Amino acid sequence: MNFDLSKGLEWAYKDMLTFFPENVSTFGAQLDSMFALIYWFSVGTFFLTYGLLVIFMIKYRYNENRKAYYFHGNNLIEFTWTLLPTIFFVGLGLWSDGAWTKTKYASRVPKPDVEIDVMGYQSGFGWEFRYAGPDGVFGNKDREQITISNPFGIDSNDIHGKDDFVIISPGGARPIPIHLPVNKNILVNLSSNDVLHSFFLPNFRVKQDALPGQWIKVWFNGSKIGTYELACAELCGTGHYNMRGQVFIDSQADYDKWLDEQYKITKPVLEAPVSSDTTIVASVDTKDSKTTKN
Ligand SMILES: [Cu+2]
Repeated sequence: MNFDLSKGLEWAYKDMLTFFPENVSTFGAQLDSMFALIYWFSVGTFFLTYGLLVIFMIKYRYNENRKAYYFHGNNLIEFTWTLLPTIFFVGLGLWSDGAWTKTKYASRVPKPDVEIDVMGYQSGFGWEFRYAGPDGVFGNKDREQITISNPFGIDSNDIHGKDDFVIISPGGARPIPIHLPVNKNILVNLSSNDVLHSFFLPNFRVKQDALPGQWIKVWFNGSKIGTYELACAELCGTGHYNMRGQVFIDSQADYDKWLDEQYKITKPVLEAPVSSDTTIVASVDTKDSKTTKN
């Protein structure tokens, strides 16, 4: 579609939908204007239909002297109230298609400047973030190598995985913040350790369910330096509320500095001693072999 409705609707969400969290995402305005259109259309329809309902209730209330009027419908009116919503919803579908493909299609994800793996977990309720380390390249994943200290199953046989490190943020009142650079395409490979979670960054207009056993691509581009909220948007258990996290959007220089520090503090996953994890490996194996039998 050629006309740019989003420009015309900017006022509708900027000035009238003030409850929205600040938009700092490159595609946020497009989604917000879609929300505004649907929102105001719904508000209008609500007052129109309920207004008419109340008017008719009063106007045609019981009256002894009034006789009932019998008729067999009106084709023109029925045709109209079928056609108008059809046009509206098909139009809405076509109009929103661009935003949907841009934000949700895995094949349309722009070339990432930074890529991280994110996994929600229920045992303590929080998020695990995997960064690629100084080489900037992720090592392969091998599910046979998943342990508590290697939750992503970074493959010890892949040279690129040697410097990958993981930040575990258990949420709560003081979550461990993660950092990302400003004005860069961020690609998040999203999954879950256990049950359904949902990776929700309100300011970036990003919300995506995290499914155990599946990696889903999510992308965004943050346009403003600052501190933003991360939340879980899928009721995942008693500690769901605790899955609040923090995302810092930094300048490239600050981000590089932070990444360097984290790498030194956190230590690559594969450098951690593995002996204490043996039991976990065993239980994962049992689970896997059970699944295979089924
Ligand atoms: Cu959750």
